[in-house]
Amino acid sequence: MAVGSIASSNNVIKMKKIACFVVVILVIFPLTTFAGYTKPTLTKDYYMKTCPRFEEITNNIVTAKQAETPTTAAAVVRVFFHDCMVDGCDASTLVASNHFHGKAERDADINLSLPGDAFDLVTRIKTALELECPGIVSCSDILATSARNLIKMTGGPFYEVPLGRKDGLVSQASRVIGNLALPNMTMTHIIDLFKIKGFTIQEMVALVGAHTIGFSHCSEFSNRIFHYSKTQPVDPKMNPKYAEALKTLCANYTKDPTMAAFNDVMTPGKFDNMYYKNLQRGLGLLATDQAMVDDPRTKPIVELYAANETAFFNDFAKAMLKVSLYEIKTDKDGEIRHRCDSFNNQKGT
Ligand code: HEM
Ligand SMILES: *[C@@H]1O[C@H](CO)[C@@H](O)[C@H](O)[C@H]1NC(C)=O
Ligand SMILES: *[C@@H]1O[C@H](CO)[C@@H](O)[C@H](O)[C@H]1NC(C)=O
Ligand SMILES: *[C@@H]1O[C@H](CO)[C@@H](O)[C@H](O)[C@H]1NC(C)=O
Ligand SMILES: CC(=O)N[C@H]1CO[C@H](CO)[C@@H](O)[C@@H]1O
Repeated sequence: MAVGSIASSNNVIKMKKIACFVVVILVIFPLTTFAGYTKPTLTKDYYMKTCPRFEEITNNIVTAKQAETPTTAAAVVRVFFHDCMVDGCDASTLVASNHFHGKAERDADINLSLPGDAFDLVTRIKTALELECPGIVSCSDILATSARNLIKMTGGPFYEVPLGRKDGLVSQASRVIGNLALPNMTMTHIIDLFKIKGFTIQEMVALVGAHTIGFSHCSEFSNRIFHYSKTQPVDPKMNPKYAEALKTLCANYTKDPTMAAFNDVMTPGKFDNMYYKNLQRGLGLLATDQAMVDDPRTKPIVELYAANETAFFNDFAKAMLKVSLYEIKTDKDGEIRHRCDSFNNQKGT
């Protein structure tokens, strides 16, 4: 359902009528069908009256943090995407494990490498906003807005982020598995993962263009450079000079697992369409990156974005907006967290 489509009072009435009908259907369909039905109305100016300095405070802290630690942008974009793909954009990724909830999303193996800069940024903003307007702004809105601002700040497109998300009440490591793409998956598997969540192949290819910034740890691509197959240690799809450089960089990676390479070797800190151009020259870092230029379902889209940055920016902005609305929480199944790393009721779900 599009944002604001239940905004007019006329439509709200319609919703109520339909809701009665849904109660009957509920007997047959699982509860989630119903929960996802009355989505909250997100608006651009949600905090205009309750926290008028929301945008200003957020942007000041984001700008300072990015200047101080340039790895922040990629970290935040990745954390935001992961958060949205696991149980919706509800800041559940920010919740640390505790003995009531078991392992949280943030501590799932796949997430161990999620950088601390994103958590640090959100904490700083939340602290400032709790002083300015306590209990008003959700952590999920802070994360969505920060990600958008950082994309713009590093040279990418701007898009509106509608506000009014509630923070989730559930975060479990076990929910991460099966929700997120891994570099060793086939293109069919990845396409399916996005399709299940309502994203087209074109939207998927545009979103993965976020790999125009940030890092990947050597363990994520080491098989491509050290033990690709019995006969070929190096993936033949990889540019040989690039492979040599990565082998040097990662020579020690088992002893030092923090070793990492830029996702976009040509313009690592700039949000641009270089990622797609790289794929055409064998400069894709992850196996799944490189596979996008070989698979006939994704190749024409890679070619389009490599040739036309405007087309990439337009599609990326639209797809990110869609990500930012994915399975957002209503009043009842969410809250405004006091701290972004813990639920208000520690003994909750
Ligand atoms: C085919 C699907 C995808 C796969 C297999 C994938 C996999 C990965 C892996 C393995 C890393 C390196 C993590 C690390 O070593 O710390 C990474 C980094 C990253 N990913 Fe993805 N990803 C995918 C899609 C996306 C999407 C859709 C976005 C955002 C819209 C995204 C944003 C990022 C960013 C920004 C980084 C850099 C993080 C940093 O520098 O801290 N990825 N991705
Ligand atoms: C992919 O990698 C993950 C974690 O590194 C592993 O658990 C999984 O079995 C691998 N999957 C395939 C299909 O190789
Ligand atoms: C390899 O890692 C060890 C342990 O972290 C470190 O002491 C050593 O300097 C590293 N060597 C290289 C060549 O990076
Ligand atoms: C690039 O894409 C934009 C947006 O789709 C389009 O308006 C423009 O005509 C394209 N430019 C070229 C040179 O094809
Ligand atoms: C699935 C995955 O990427 N797991 C990694 C999580 O982080 C640790 C520590 O950096 C790695 O050793 C794992 O391979």
